[in-house]
Amino acid sequence: AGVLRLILGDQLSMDIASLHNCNKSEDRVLLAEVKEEATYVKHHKKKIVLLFSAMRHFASSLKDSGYQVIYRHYDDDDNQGSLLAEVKKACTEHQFDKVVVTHPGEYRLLKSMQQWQHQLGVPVEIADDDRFIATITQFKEWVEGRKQWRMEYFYREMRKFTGLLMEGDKPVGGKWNYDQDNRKSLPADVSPPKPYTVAPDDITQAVIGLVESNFADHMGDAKDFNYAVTRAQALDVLAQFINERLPDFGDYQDAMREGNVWLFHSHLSFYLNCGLLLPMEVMRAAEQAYFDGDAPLNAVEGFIRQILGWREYVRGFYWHCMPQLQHDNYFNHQRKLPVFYWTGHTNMNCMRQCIGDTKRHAYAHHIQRLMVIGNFSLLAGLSVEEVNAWYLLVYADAYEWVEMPNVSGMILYADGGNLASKPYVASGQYINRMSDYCKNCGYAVSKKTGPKACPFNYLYWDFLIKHRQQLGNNPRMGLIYKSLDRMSQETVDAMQQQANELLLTIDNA
Ligand code: FAD
Ligand code: DLZ
Ligand code: SF4
Repeated sequence: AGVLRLILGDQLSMDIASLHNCNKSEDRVLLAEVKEEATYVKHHKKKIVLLFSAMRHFASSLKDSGYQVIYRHYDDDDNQGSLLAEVKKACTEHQFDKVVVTHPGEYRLLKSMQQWQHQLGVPVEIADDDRFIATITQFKEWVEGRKQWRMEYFYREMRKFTGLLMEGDKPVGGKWNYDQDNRKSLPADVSPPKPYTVAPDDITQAVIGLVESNFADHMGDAKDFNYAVTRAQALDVLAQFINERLPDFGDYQDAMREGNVWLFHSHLSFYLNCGLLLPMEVMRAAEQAYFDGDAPLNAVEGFIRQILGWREYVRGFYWHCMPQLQHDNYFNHQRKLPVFYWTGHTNMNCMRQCIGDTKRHAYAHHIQRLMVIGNFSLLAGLSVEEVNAWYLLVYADAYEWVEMPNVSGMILYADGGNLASKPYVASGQYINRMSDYCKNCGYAVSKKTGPKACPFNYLYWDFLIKHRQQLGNNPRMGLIYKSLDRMSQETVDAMQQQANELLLTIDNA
């Protein structure tokens, strides 16, 4: 009798759906560290430390609250290696009436769970994940009958639905979006505050050792891990963000600086995505800072838009577009990932810095992911499948529901423009405007062709030329194609030739 309640590594919330109506004396809660989840892509070492340590801490809070927990450690002698096998084992050890799990964040796991009932001979209930603000059905209903699925309009619906930053049915301040104020570069004399860190406790230290010995060939280093792993610590990260960074979040949202990956971003995605923080509490805290006069509207609206708009939108988009999304490849791009995506060794300083930050921290901020690494991935025609696998394993906040729409939709335009109204491509000029990377680069950002020319420049034009048929009719690309048409044939030929040469020996770029 009783219910087996499975909690996944990214479901570490006390009021997760699978715990609703739990009978603490009869039911069991299962958490399992398993090889299948830890290696279906070779996750960054810090990502595995984060999840295993957070899972262990969460299990102990559950016990403190009176739940009966079955916890499977990765190095238990009889660890079964997969979630299904662990559930099966638990079901042979106890007689459960049913198994309850919350809707997982990845399609592969959902499809697998939908078969579990047959494999286990016990009913399996998959509860909606109500940590999200919009349900999957709500997004589908919004999409239906719409030609274009622009995030901005979905976001406005979500503002009305939640009442966040609303005065009756009007947006606070009179405008829905203050993005124009949020594109400043970072002046040299502005120093962002130090990021939150916490010394690893005994549990985290044990996990670091485990990860070092079992996942030695995964990216990164586990030893200097110092992220939050409990809800109390994650709440400290939130408080520190609201007090120290939120006021400047808007202004410098798109800026990049060599040697500082953290800037004025919140660094909350790690905790939002594994369940230690809930999106609504995070947004309410930001909204309160505006009402208290502690942060300006452009910062608070911009921050709330990332969560209420983008985060909710990509989640709905993922479930609406799967499984097709994982096969989409609009430009039929197939090039293998260059070696420097793993080593960080490249002459392009912007890529060196952004990949280096990623390797060190299992983190890079949005514009690094989008306008440097993402931009290069599209301009160089890299394989959609390989780029997706890379983004899913390198970032500690990556799960397919959020990674794939950002990669296939936002950076690679592989869905042919359902998510983005035009490809997010830019030449080196953009990177130079928003960062200090070009100062320390062997390439010259001012040059379009010639031995020192910045690869982003000629790859950009080469990309536009190659894909004119697919992009030329896009009204948002009109001006760019007009400037292409004003270039001399000689320049165009030289850029194309140089692009071909670089792409042939891309590992040396
Ligand atoms: P902040 O800049 O402080 O933003 C606040 C919050 O808004 C984030 O914590 C996040 O929850 C949300 N958010 C912002 N932008 C997005 C977005 N585009 N999609 C969804 N949520 C968003 N985010 C992930 O959480 N996981 C991923 O695997 C992931 N992969 C990405 C891949 C690419 C190619 C790109 C361009 C973006 C990706 N993002 C991903 C979105 C964004 O880059 C990260 O959410 C953000 O950098 C996390 O850092 P932060 O918490 O400091 O964010
Ligand atoms: C990412 C991850 C890792 C590395 N390890 C585990 C694990 O051992 N056990 C577990 O329950 N979950 C893990 N996860 C998170 C899952 O992969 C995640 O729940 C699915 O990808 C769905 O989002
Ligand atoms: Fe990147 Fe080009 Fe600037 Fe070098 S010059 S840092 S390659 S944008």
